[in-house]
Amino acid sequence: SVPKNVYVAVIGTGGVGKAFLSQLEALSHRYLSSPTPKTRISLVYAARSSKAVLANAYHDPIPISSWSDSLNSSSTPPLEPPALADFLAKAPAPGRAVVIDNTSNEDIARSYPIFLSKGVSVVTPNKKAFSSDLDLWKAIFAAAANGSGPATAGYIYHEASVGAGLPIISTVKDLIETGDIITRIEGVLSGTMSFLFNSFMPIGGANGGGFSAEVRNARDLGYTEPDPRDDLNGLDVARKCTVLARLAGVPVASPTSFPVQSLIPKELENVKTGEEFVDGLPQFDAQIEAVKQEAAKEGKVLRYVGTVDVTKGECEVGLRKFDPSHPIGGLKGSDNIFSFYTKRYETSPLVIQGSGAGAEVTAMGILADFIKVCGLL
Ligand code: NHO
Repeated sequence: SVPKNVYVAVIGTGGVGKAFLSQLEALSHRYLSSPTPKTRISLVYAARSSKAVLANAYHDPIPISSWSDSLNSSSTPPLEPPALADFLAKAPAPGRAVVIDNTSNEDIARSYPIFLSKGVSVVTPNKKAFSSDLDLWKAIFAAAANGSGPATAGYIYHEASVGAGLPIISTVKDLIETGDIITRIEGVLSGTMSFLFNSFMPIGGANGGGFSAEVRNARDLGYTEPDPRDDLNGLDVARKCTVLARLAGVPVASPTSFPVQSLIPKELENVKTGEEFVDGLPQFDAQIEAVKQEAAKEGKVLRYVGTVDVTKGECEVGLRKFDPSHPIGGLKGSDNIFSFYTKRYETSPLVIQGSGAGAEVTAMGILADFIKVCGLL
């Protein structure tokens, strides 16, 4: 039989986008070298902020191995999302086009319903689409074939928006679809915050460095955003909690609609640069050191966690004390951990743990979703 063609448009070729394209190339080879190839992958569009490359024609795609050269030599600006949706809707096999959004751009996220309603599927690690206002969430799932949209609509998958390649979103869906009732989800949802607190308060006593020194170290090692306030404000964790809560049926209005403990001292909230922030942080070490010593006296460690109390319909993000023998207390490096308490997993939660940040594992989450979509098209 003739293999089916799947037409791919990749928006965003940064750390994650590059890793995705290289994994996509390998997948394409594996598909084609199968004795009975079922799927042929055609790259028809690739874009970064400043430029884009569009295939000459659907039957003349961009060779995946040379996407970078093609993009570099292009002088075309990126297409506006509605124009890209129109182009992809004209794919020769209708409904066989997939957009991979590897940006964190909010406008692109807001255009998912346009792609979906034109039969174009969307796969993405972009948290903005699923953790901004609730209306956008509703619009996306109302337009998708795997939401309440028509069978002719595109599919939406976003595993890598939480926990990178870890199977978090698929697990939440499986629990619910098999009739389980999720009561609570809690965990360390940020690789950055994991690394920071595992260094600030390692197991075995309060012998980590001062908080400001640990923040500087984490930043120097590339574990934080260039301006660490973008991690320490807790918004990344709040966004992930919002996604999980909504999947579990809690209609969270936005990631700022519940208590989120920011670790940025008030006095440093408005300093101009990340550098100034890191320089000013040592004067506030005493405050958080006191919290650390208090935890140490109880034989506990401090961890920055996100909690979704599904039963009460509440989310919370902030510092909590854990016994070192607790799975959250014993976490290492920059690992993420997610514990799911459900009717079936009542006393012993379902726990998923592992690396939750980085381009390769995030790209793996995206590619696994893409493979699922290929199977559905
Ligand atoms: P980059 O390297 O900034 O790349 C963004 C790309 O998008 C660039 O090529 C840029 O030119 C392009 N772009 C931006 N706006 C555009 C536009 N309007 N049109 C066309 N192109 C445009 O970002 P990354 O690191 O590659 O991340 C890409 C996406 O993956 C983001 O949505 C990010 O949130 C998401 N993501 C990344 C990671 C990660 O580890 N890098 C993770 C999850 C999702 O699990 C990871 C995570 O959460 C890490 C987190 N900080 C933690 O746990 O501590």
